[in-house]
Amino acid sequence: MGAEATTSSPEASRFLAETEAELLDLVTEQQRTEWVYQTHITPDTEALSSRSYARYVNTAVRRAKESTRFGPGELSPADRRKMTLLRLLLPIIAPDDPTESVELTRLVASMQGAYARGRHTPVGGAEPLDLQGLSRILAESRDPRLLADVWSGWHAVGRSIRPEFVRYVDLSNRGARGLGFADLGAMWRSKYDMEPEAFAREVDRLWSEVAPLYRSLHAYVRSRLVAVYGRDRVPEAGPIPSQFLGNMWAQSWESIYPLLAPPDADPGYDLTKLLVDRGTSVEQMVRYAERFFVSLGLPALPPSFWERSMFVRPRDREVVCHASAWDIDYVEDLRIKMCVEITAEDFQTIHHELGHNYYQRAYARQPFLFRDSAHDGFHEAVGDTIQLSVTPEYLVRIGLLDRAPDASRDIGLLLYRALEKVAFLPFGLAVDRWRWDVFSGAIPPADYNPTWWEIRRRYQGVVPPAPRSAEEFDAGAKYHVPSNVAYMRYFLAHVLQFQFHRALVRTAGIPGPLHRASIFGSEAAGRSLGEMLAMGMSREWPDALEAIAGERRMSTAGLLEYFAPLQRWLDEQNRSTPVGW
Ligand code: X8Z
Ligand code: ZN
Repeated sequence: MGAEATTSSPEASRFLAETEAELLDLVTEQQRTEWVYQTHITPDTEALSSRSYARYVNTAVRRAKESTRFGPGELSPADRRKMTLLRLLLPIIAPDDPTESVELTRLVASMQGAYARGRHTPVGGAEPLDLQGLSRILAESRDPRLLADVWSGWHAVGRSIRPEFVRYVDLSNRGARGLGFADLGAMWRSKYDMEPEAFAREVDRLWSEVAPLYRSLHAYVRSRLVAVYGRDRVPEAGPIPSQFLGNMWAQSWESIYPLLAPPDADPGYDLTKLLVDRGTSVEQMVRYAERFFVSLGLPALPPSFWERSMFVRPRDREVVCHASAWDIDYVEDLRIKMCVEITAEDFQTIHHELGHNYYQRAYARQPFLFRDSAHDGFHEAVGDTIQLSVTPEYLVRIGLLDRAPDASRDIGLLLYRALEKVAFLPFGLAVDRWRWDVFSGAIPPADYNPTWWEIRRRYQGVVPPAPRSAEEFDAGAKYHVPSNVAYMRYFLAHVLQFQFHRALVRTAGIPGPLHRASIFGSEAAGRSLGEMLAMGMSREWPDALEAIAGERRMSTAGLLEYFAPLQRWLDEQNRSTPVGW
């Protein structure tokens, strides 16, 4: 290898300029057709969006292959990074054969459509319900028979997706190999500015640091569920049946907070009720979130956001309801797509989505290949960092709550937060621990379902309502699997958001414990956050982390500090309770 250049050769510069212009053009078209598909699912919109996705993918692959003709000696450091990122741009790589590439993008669209169309009529119910309706039952019902029925009814959607998923694994792996990756999972693990194996070890390190807190939470929750449902239904020392945790995938447990609330430390308010009682509209829910970002000194959202977003499920057509944030033209055509309900959970999700939009807007001035987050966990962590600032004191400031509970209620607040955030950690890890092995071939199709449950049980300590057969495909009942969205990003985000929160709280100069600190209104915190957002992907992620947190490693210290009082309380509660499963 020759010496590294400080400026790029004219040929390499031209190649990159043309590549970026061509990809920007194609991705804009792909985003438009995808938007139309996801907000109006028909065979036509499926075919059109798959075709434009295939065009975009094929061009990106061709350009990535062409880029190998430039050696490091003819590239500036920034252009070297662009060449690396070009290979990693897409979440999926099509095989060379053009028929197969359209087949692959159609498979993904079709699996996503099948997921969006999933319905189940609960026992004793009159009509088929969609995922939101079924989820509401899981969150609110305490009837064991209904819970198991709703859980199984929704999971049937996975079974219908399974044949397409098997073919998708094969085609997407072949595509990834064409670009020099061992398989699609290895490609996903290569997006973190380190060797894929080192990344897998890094994830294990983070998990090992937070696992004891999770186990304590699991033990406390299990002991309360034993009290509610009895020992026959919830084993005192084994894994928890998934349908009792208030969420279809047992990924966050805040819906069952009322069953677990510490009697002498309940904060005494319910955000869902506050929102409903005030007659909050869907648009006002989004305005609250926008106002938070504006309070940090960031700009208001453009008028087109309000005109073009989808906030409400349309009555007359099938749509993808899973919440997402969009950046159609990679400049300012920002949108969210959600089927908002007036709940605390959706209040939080709106903040999550706007975090994506504010990131997108901040890096819009970067060259096309740098218009992404430092790594994908950063993208997921921004809105969640703001969620952590939704404290009782903040709710008082925006007029939703009359008076904040005093410090004697802290355990209730922390427990609720842990049910949202700590409960999520092993799920965030398990999805791609499973998928990495699926893509590598270590798990053959016949073992998809048994291994899915082995991994869920190992990390989360949960089991299905009844034994599942190998014909089922329960992973397919989670949005990101049929939709080809990598999932480790959410695990990383659940660590990073506490690291960001702690750093921004310090920057803002807010005293007191982390769980009572809100950065609302702090322009100093906004500047620090904005600086990181504006870097986009132009630098390796440790540089971005340093900009906001002054540290170059992902760290669980923020999370552990945040929950330290709860950890002590859980240890007390669990003194005569078995821990582990
Ligand atoms: O999918 C999402 C967001 C869109 S990026 C709503 N989340 C994960 C999930 O719902 O499974 C946010 C938290 C985890
Ligand atoms: Zn997200």
